[in-house]
Amino acid sequence: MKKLLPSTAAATVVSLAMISTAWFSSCSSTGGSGSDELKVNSLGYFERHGLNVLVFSNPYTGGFNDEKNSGIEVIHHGVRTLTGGAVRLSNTPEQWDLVPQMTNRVVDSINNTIEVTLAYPDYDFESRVLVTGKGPAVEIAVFLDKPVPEALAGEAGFNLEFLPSQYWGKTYLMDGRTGLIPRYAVSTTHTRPEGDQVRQYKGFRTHDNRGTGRFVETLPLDKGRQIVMASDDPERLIKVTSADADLALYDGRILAQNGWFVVRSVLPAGKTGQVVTWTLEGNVIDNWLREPNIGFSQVGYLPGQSKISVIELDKLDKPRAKASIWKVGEAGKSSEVFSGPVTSWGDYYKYHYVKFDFSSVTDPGVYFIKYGDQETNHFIIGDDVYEKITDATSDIWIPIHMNHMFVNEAYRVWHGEPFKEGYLQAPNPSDHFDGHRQGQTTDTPFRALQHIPGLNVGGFFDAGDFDIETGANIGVVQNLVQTWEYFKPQRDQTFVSQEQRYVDLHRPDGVPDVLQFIEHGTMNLVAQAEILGHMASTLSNSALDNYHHLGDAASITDGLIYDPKLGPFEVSRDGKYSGRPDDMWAFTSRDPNRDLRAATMFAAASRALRGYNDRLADRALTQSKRLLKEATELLANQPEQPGRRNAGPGADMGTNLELYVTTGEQQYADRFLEAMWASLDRNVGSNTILTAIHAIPHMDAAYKEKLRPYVVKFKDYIDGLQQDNPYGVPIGLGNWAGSGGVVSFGTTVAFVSREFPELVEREEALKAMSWLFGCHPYHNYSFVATVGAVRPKSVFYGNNRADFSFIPGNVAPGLLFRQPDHFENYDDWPFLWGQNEGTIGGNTSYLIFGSVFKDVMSR
Ligand SMILES: [Ca+2]
Ligand SMILES: [Ca+2]
Ligand SMILES: [Ca+2]
Repeated sequence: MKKLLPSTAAATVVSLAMISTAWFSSCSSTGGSGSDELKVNSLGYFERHGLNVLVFSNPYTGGFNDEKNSGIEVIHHGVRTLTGGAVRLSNTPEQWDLVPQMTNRVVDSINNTIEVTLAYPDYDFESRVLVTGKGPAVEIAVFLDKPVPEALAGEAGFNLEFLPSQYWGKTYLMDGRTGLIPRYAVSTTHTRPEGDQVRQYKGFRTHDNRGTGRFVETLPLDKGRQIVMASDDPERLIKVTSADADLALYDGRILAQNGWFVVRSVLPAGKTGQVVTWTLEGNVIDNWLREPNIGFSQVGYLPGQSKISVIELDKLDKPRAKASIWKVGEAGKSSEVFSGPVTSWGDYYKYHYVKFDFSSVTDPGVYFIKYGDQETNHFIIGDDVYEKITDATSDIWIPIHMNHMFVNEAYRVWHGEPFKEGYLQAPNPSDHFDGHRQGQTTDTPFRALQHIPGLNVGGFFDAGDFDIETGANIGVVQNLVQTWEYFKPQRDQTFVSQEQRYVDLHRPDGVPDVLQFIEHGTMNLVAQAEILGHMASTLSNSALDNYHHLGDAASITDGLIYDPKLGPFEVSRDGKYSGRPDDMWAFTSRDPNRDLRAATMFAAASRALRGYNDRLADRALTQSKRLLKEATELLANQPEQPGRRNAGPGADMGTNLELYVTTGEQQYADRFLEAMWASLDRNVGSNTILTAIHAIPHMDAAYKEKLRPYVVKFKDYIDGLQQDNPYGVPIGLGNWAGSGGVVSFGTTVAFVSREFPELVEREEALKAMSWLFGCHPYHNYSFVATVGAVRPKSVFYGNNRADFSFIPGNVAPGLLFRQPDHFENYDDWPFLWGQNEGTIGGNTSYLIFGSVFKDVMSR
C-alpha cells in the first residue's frame, strides 16, 4: 500500500484528500515493473509505470529560447503533459524570455536524486534544484547560496507548466476549492512600467506597448498551498503541494498563444538555503497499459504491394499471436477476410514492436485492421490510392505561401498582399531573433535603414513565419524545376496574375501551376540579384513584436514606408510614409557560395521558363552568368584558411553538377566527380547518391557502371535500416523532427530504383511512404495535412496555428525525439515547431518525392 496524501493541518486539505483519494490508485503491482515508487532508472529519470519525471534530460539548448521541451518534465500515461519545471523570471514565460543555463547535473540513483544547477548569466543569478524520489511522489527543492538579485526579487520563481490541450475543460482544486481550467485564455492582467520588466532574449521585446511605456503581466487564476490539476481525470491528475510558499496558477496563453498553464511559487527575497519545497504526485491508473498504436498507411495500398503494419506496444503488454483484416461490405457490414501471425521485431527505445504482414490481401476495397478488440479506422486498397498525394500540396499549400500576392480561395481570403512598402536595408552590423545577421558592411549600394525599392515581388513564405529565406527559396526553385523537368506536370488548378498580384485557388488559368511557382520564386530572387548586386541572406522581420505574427500576412506591416522623422503613430500627408518601424529588413551580407548556388538555380529556372516567360528567363540567365563569374572570382581571392582546404566551388557537389550542365565546362564536371566519388567512398548517404543519380543523363555510360557498386552499398544501407528500427527508414533524433530525412530517403530510393531496378526494387520506397502516411511511433496519423483518407493529423504549426488548424498539403516534421527515450507528435497542440511546422523547402521536396514515387509505382 502506498501513502495517499501527505497530511497537513488545514481542514480544507483534509477534505481535499478525501475528494481526490479516489483517483489515486490504491495499491501495488502493475505487472512487470511492479513498483509504485518513483525511482531513478538507468536512463537518468524517475520512473514508475505510467509516470516518468524527467529532470533536465533535455536542457534549454534548442534553436530558440523556450521551446517547451526542457526543465523538469512529466510523461504521464505516455503523454508529455508537464514541462518547464525550472527557476524562471516571470509568471508566464514566453518563447523569447530568458531561460536558465544548466551548468551542472548530477544523477544519484543510490540516494534517488537528480540535482541541477541553473544560471542566468544576464543577472549573475544561480540556483540549485534538487529532485528527490519519495515513494510515489517527488520532492522538488530550490536552494540559493546567495539571495535572489535585487532586480529579480519578486520576479524569480519556481515554475511548472501544464499542457493546455490536455488540461482545459477539466477541474482543479486549490486548497479544496473547485475551479474550472479555462478552454480559452480569459484571465485578468495588469500593466507595469517597462523599466520593471525582466530582460527578454538579447534585449528584444515580444510586445508593442503602443506608446504606453508599460508591459502586460498575467494575474493568477487562483492561489493557495496545494493544487490538484485535472482532479476529475485520473489519467491527468497531478497534485502539487508547497510547504513554505504560496502556489499560484496562471494561464500562459494570455501573453502568447503558445503559452502553457503555469503553477508557480515566487522565491522569497533576501533568503538563502532551501527556499521553496514542493511535493509533486501524479495519479497512476491501476494496471495501466498504453493502448497499442497500430501503424499503417492511411492513404491505403496498391493491390499488389507489400502491406506491413507495425504495432507499437507497451513493454508490459503481452503481444498477441494474431491480427486480422476486415473488409467493409457494400451494405456496411464487415467481415474478416484474413488472419495472420504477429511477429516480434524487438524493443526500440521505450516500446516493443511487432509486425503484421497482410500483403496477401489484394482485392480492392475498404478495410480495417483488428488487433485484439481494437479496430483501426478504414483504409482503401485500390489501384489509384496514390494518385492524389501531391495535389493538396501543389493546389493549396504552395500557392498560399506565395508572398507579395493576395491569395483567395472561394469565399475565404488566406491573406492580402503583404509588405507593400517594400524592404529596408538591414543596419550594419545587426543581430536578430531568428538567427540572421548583417555584417560590418551592407555590401550593397544602400545605407543602413535606407528604403530598397523593388524587392517586394515574388518569393515564398519560409514556413509558419513570413520571411523569405533566400537559401530556402533557391532550393525551392530548384525543386520545382526538377519536378518540371522530370515529370512535366500539367496540373492547372490555380489562377496566378502577377499584374493583379492576385492568386485564386481552384481557378484554372491555362498555365501549369508548377511553371507559375517557378516564375514566382525566380521573380524575387532575380530582383535580389539585380537590385542588391548579389543574393540577400534573408528578407525578414525587423521587430520581434511582429515576427510572431498570427493572422493575415498583409497586416504584419502597415504597408507604408518607415520614416523616422514621423512620430510613432503618425502618417505622412501623402499617405505613403509612417513613423512605425515595422518594415521588413533585407539582410544583405554577401556570400559567394550562396551566389554560386543562385547562379545554378537561375540557369535551371531560365531553362524551365523559356517559352513561357522569355523576359524573366533572359533576366535569370543574365544574373546566372554574372554571379557565376563574380562568385568564382571572390572565392578564388578568399584567403586560404589554415587547416581547411579552400572550400571554393568544390564544396557543393550539386552546384558543380548544375554548373557543368549549364556551362558544359569540364572543370565543373571534374570538381563534381572528385567530390562525389570521395563522398561516396566515405559514406553512401542518401543525399550524395541522389546527386550522383541526377548526374547520369549528363555523363557517359561508364559513369553509370562505376556507380553500380555504390548502389549495391546503398541497398545494404537500406537493408541495415531493417535492423536499426522497426520501420526501416532513417529516423532522425534531432531537435527538429525527421520527416524531411524520410522524404529525402524515399526520394533517393525511388530515383535509384528508376535507374537500377535490378538492384533496388521500387517496393523499398514504400517504407518512406508508409511512415509519412501513418506507420510510425506515437500515433498512426498521416503527417501530411489532409492527405490520408481518414486520419491525417489535425493540427499543424502553420500561420493559422492559433486556430488549431492546418494548411492542406503541409508535411509535419513529425516524430520529435526527446532524450532519453521518448518520441512525440502532438496532435492536439500545434505549437511545437519541431513537430508540426512545415517549410516551403520541405514541402516542395515532398512534391518531388510524391511525383517520383507515383512515377516509379506506375511503371
Ligand atoms: Ca523563417
Ligand atoms: Ca495555373
Ligand atoms: Ca511600414
